[in-house]
Amino acid sequence: MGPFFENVRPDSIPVERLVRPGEILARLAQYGIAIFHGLDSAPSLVALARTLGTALPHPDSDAHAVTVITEREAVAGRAFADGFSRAALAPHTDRADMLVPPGLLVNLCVVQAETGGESVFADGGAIYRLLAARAPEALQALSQPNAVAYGRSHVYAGPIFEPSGSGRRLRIRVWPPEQGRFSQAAEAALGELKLAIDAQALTIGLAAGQGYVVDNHRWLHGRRAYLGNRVMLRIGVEPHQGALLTGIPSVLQRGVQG
Ligand SMILES: O=C(O)CCC(=O)C(=O)O
Repeated sequence: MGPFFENVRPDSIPVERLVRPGEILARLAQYGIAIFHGLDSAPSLVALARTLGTALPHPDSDAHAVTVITEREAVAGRAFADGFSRAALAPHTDRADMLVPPGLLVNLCVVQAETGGESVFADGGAIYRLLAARAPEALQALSQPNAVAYGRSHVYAGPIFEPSGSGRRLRIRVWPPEQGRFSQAAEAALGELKLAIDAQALTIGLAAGQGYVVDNHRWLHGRRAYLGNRVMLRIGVEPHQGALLTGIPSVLQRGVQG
């Protein structure tokens, strides 16, 4: 089977039929992303998350680790307040400041935007290969141990493409540039990184009841700006031990599809 999005125009990606947790895991293992529909509430999303792994609390989440992503006036002006606004979010990694960011994100649309609000994705494997082909010096700078430091309470300092596990996989870590402190060479490479991300960006318009599970160590995710009272629910998940390897597989670093 080829890559999930191969030969599919971004605007015509179908939201698949209802997929069961086993199928979601199989899709994650192969593609790093799975689109689903048929869930309608936070409890149903929590149940799905628990079949995939341990739901991880987030500073903005409730007691069940669910974060309600919608416009919230109270947090305007705070770092990352854009998440709780109607603004676009550039493709990024969730919690890139943590030693190990959540392996999976399970996101559900419960209220669709009136206009806009489409989900945007970019495959870290494709970004890596594009950089290797077009801008190898930029890739090298972004892969150095001193490339970036993110965060204040948690601080991750290391490469933007970070070797993980046995070292055969890579974890991508992308936050908005203003949230990072970069080496001079990595800072100079950010323009190429953005070009590569934009070249790989794919969009999916999700309706209420549709959602996605994404490998947060491999795929960047974001959204387009919107109008209306859009509501998304998000849970970060640590996959069950041995259930799934996250990150960019080595075959995708070499441009060979496996
Ligand atoms: O609103 C969305 O669709 C995604 C939100 C998001 O990417 C985030 O909060 O990190």
